[in-house]
Amino acid sequence: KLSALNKSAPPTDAKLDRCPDPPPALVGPLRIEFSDPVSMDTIRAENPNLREGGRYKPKDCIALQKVAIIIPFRNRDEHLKFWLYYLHPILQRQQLDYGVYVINQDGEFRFNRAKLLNIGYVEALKDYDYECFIFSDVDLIPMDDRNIYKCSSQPRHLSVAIDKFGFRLPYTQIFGGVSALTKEQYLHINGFSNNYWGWGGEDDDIYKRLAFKRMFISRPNSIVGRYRMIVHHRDEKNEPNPESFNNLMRTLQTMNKDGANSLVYQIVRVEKDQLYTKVTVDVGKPA
Ligand code: UDH
Repeated sequence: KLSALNKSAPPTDAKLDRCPDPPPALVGPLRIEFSDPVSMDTIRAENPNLREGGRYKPKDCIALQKVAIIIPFRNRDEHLKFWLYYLHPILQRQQLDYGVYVINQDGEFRFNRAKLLNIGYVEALKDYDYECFIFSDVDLIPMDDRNIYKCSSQPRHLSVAIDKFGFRLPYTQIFGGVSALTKEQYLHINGFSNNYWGWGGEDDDIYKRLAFKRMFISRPNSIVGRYRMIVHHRDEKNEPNPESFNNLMRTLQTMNKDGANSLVYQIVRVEKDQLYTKVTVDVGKPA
């Protein structure tokens, strides 16, 4: 009886091989469009292999990396649906062991993208031993599944050729949009600044942190790195931040005390959906 039970048990990881590199099921260029709305129920039905919290791992091989995808968020439900609709199938074809974390800023105060990313890092690690962190805006969809959502030996910028910018890199230091850091790379720069309130500058601050630590940016080429951005207007409470210029002048002096080691926030609620883990947080206000 016991041996019969054992036979029906799912194979343990120990018996599996590492997943092949590159993943065999990739298709290359993808058709991405935003004209027809999608429903959450459709997305759930199309992704039956997800586990609660937007988690997945391949069942026939051991994923090359454990990846947490962190999305800074407030009031962008329509964008999130498209993101989930397109990304979940891509990430599964990429054979990643991944989880999706939507970090939702509570309240009406000015948006703080970088602080939300720091919070995502901490909250994801409460769930699982993630080794790679992808930080993705909610409105950016890759147009090619060979753009693998995993980390490299150097910090990686994935959203290199966005339609909105004519499919070209706007400037070489750019690190916003979609980017990937290993746990070690993230900790080496003390995470991100918590002090950028409103739009702009926080991504250039991250770049400066990396450069000061003598890291460089790796990127896919501009064919594999193509993206569509969902067209939108500027959000309320995310006006351009007049302080970013001054903050950016001081990154070197402040980065060792402003970042992962100074992060303070309150969790308001945690919701686990089949498609994502949504953590709603009170990020506070400028000191
Ligand atoms: N975000 C939210 N809610 C907000 C603000 C920002 O979810 O209220 C998140 C979201 O993931 C977004 C990211 O933060 O993708 C970056 O913010 P953004 O989309 O405002 O930044 P972007 O540079 O656009 O993409 C700036 C305003 C564009 C105005 C265009 C007018 N033609």
